[in-house]
Amino acid sequence: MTTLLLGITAWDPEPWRTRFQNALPGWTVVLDTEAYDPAAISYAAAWKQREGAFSALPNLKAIFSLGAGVDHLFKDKKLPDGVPIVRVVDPDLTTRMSEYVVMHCLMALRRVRVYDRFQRERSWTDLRDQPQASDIRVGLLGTGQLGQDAAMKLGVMGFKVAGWSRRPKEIAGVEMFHGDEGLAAIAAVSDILVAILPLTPDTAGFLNAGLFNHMPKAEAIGGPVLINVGRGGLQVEADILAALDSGKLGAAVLDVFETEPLPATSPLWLHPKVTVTPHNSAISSPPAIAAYVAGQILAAERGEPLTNVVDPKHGY
Ligand code: NDP
Ligand code: OXD
Repeated sequence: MTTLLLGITAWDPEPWRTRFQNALPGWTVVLDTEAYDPAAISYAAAWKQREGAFSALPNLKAIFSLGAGVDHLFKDKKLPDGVPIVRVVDPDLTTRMSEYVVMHCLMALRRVRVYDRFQRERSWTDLRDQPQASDIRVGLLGTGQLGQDAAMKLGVMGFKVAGWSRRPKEIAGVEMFHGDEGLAAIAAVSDILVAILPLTPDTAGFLNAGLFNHMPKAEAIGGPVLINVGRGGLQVEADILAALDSGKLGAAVLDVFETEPLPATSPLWLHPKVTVTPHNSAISSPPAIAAYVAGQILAAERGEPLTNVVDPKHGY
């Protein structure tokens, strides 16, 4: 039984099939849209699989998310019980995410959006006010694999970094907050607030007006900045738009959305204070991530334990 089943929508599955085929010589790799023997499937790998794609596989040993997040798996009401779910933890993905977060924090610090506008207006305007990174506080909502790497790299650039987690934890050089009671407290010390955490029943919709009201004025960067690279379900887009229009938020950088792809009718697209990217702050690159998943499969076949198994109770 050496068949890997791929349940992939939203991405082209063929590069994944090719990479898995190369990384698992002698194995059969099938797409869930093709004919296969359910009893032959020992592992499945998924990105937004079709509902029920893995529901009738009697010999399934593990399901791999092809991303760091697993909310797409848990959305499937027919996901089999008791099969371990493994997520991506890989330096390739982590590095991409930190590049995005550090870049957008630096862009906010150096007022790139404002200077872009000056350029288009042919205006030789120098704001003169140029805070240093050490004047700016970045709050990371989520200090897991991705948040910790971003924290370290933001620290190297000189930013003052704070972090928030579900459980109490300590990270050198980072002012830590945790739990529901820590959320308003970290918002209050964040000129730039970065959401880099999973979508779970506890985190849904928590980027809302109530939270933005706790943020400081952040005048040095033209108002507080929200960056969401976690999941669109974390944010209330109507509240973000209202906060941008009232000046409560100075800018928003959004990589993820309540509905993806972002509908053409969304006011976020053309809002002058919003940066939209198409859920690609940290892509899952087939060469790196197929190698990671195949490595885990081969290790499991040798009798070694799976790593980065998620806790279904907490949803991440
Ligand atoms: P981890 O599981 O390593 O870290 C999750 C972090 O979120 C932890 O610090 C955890 O706290 C915290 N957290 C979870 N629930 C809560 C809560 N209720 N209250 C406070 N903190 C909470 O995940 P990763 O860092 O690897 O990835 C984070 C998320 O980033 C992914 O789940 C995914 O949604 C998103 N992502 C987005 C990508 C994109 O391209 N836009 C690419 C990759 C990932 P604790 O430390 O206590 O467990
Ligand atoms: C992920 C993502 O979870 O790309 O890895 O969103």
